[in-house]
Amino acid sequence: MTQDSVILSQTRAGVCTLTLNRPDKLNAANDELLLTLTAELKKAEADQTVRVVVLTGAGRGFCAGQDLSDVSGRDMTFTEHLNHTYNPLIRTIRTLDKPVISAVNGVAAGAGASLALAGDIRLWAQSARLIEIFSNIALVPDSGSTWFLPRLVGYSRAFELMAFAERVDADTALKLGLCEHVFADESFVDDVQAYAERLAQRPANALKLTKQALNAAVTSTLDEALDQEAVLQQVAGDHWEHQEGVTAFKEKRAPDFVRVQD
Ligand code: LHQ
Repeated sequence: MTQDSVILSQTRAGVCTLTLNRPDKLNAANDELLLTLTAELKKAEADQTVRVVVLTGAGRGFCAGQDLSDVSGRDMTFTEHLNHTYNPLIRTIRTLDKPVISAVNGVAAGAGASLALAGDIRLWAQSARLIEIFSNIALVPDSGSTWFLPRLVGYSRAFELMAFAERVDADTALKLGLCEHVFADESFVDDVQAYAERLAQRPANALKLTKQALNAAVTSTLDEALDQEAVLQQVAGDHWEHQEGVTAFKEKRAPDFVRVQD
């Protein structure tokens, strides 16, 4: 991987940062970027040294959605294009067995907005913006936006944001629940790394199962969620992390979920 790669990957202290790297186009996505990002996520999943993945953008943008200079003359239908590139990416994020943080450093528009929403945790820089911009070019929100947004802000607010392609700034995003934290632009990279390192200290197996349970629960009944919790709790309870947590509690010390191994 070189500095010219469309995705840059760097792992430090258990945190793998994947950076969309087409800054001249605000990291607008072409097929190469989308397929490489999906492959890098899978690599990070397989890498035992990685405990948390961060997605962010190079330069002043996070992701401006589909590269509009790359769509004319394409031999795929819209449906084929989504099924080939965007949809596998969003599915990979949501099923990855490690937490994924969307670190939204700048504008996130169209499918880039979907990518910003897809993370398990969303951290924004103060100057970040989210625009469900699809209707400006008379398209339907895709890459998961129709699923993520109404669950966060309700049906009608989602519809309004989509219909008018409203710009949502960071303070509004925080109020609406589109992000968990907003950090100053100047310290954003360091603040995201510090947050991700803190998350990397948490019990990896328990977080993997928590992610699985939450993803199932958002589309299940209470009965199904209770059954799922009972199954996954057994898996968590049989893991060494649980032993370490209980032992640490009894010994009145902080648990070590990283150093202790099976
Ligand atoms: C871009 C882009 C871009 C190329 C900025 N493409 N160059 C669609 C189709 C097919 C299947 C799959 O799904 C989709 C889903 C989608 O994502 S549809 C939505 C596509 N995205 C857009 O419509 C966003 C277009 N961009 C914008 O409206 C603006 O650039 C935003 C509001 C994002 C940012 O505005 P500014 O901060 O004023 O930046 P800018 O417009 O000056 O952009 C900077 C450069 O980036 C500029 O190039 P230039 O050579 O003039 O400096 C833009 O042309 C380029 N760029 N977005 N999507």
